[in-house]
Amino acid sequence: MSDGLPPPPPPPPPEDGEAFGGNPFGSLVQPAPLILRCKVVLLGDSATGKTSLAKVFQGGATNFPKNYAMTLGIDTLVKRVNIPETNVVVELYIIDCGGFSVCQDVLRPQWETANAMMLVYDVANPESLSHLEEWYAQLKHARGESAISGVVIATKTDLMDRPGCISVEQGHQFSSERGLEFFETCSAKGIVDAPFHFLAERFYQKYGERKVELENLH
Ligand SMILES: Nc1nc2c(ncn2[C@@H]2O[C@H](COP(=O)(O)OP(=O)(O)O)[C@@H](O)[C@H]2O)c(=O)[nH]1
Ligand SMILES: [Mg+2]
Repeated sequence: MSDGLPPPPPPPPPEDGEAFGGNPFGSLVQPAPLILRCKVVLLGDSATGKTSLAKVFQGGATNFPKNYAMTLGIDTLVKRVNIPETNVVVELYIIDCGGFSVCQDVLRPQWETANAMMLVYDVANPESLSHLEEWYAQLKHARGESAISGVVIATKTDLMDRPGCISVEQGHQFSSERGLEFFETCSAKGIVDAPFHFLAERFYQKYGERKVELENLH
């Protein structure tokens, strides 16, 4: 039905740079990523493969150290993990701790501020699993009431067929008794990513939960 008025004029042509809603590059430009920083501590006896794990995660299998160099004190490596189907990047600060108890005073402040931990044992060294209990106890002691996400990592699975190795079942049992996720890795073959990605996603999930909690405070 006509109301007798002339039709409205067409909208003005877009000005330079506004053809796509004010963004000269249109939908080609991704929104800036949200970067979350997560500090992960690696714990476990000397020579269990912590440094190899961190280096191979950071740089791929070609980064597997050719010669053993004992870590004294701490080393820090940084690597970003994209969270699938989001614009979120979790930047992992991996704190590679030396296995010597003389360095505990250096490690303690790192433990107190860590967001996640990796408890590392070597499948070919049964003592390294029994010592994990002690590492875990020390970390919990340093943190008091503050909870932490964690995983247990069995390293050097290429040595699994050696006599006296720790079985996958033992690793699973140790982890499930403590409510921790269990992963098998082999730095020598470049199989190390899964536990790091797991912790990054867990951290993002916790961030989301915390955000909702804070929003609900109003
Ligand atoms: N066979 C085998 N050896 C490994 C593997 N990862 C580490 N190693 C060796 O274990 C030794 C200790 O490794 P390192 O990463 O320095 O242990 P860290 O003292 O816990 O940092 C080195 O001689 C490594 O070459 C692996 O996946 N397979
Ligand atoms: Mg080391």
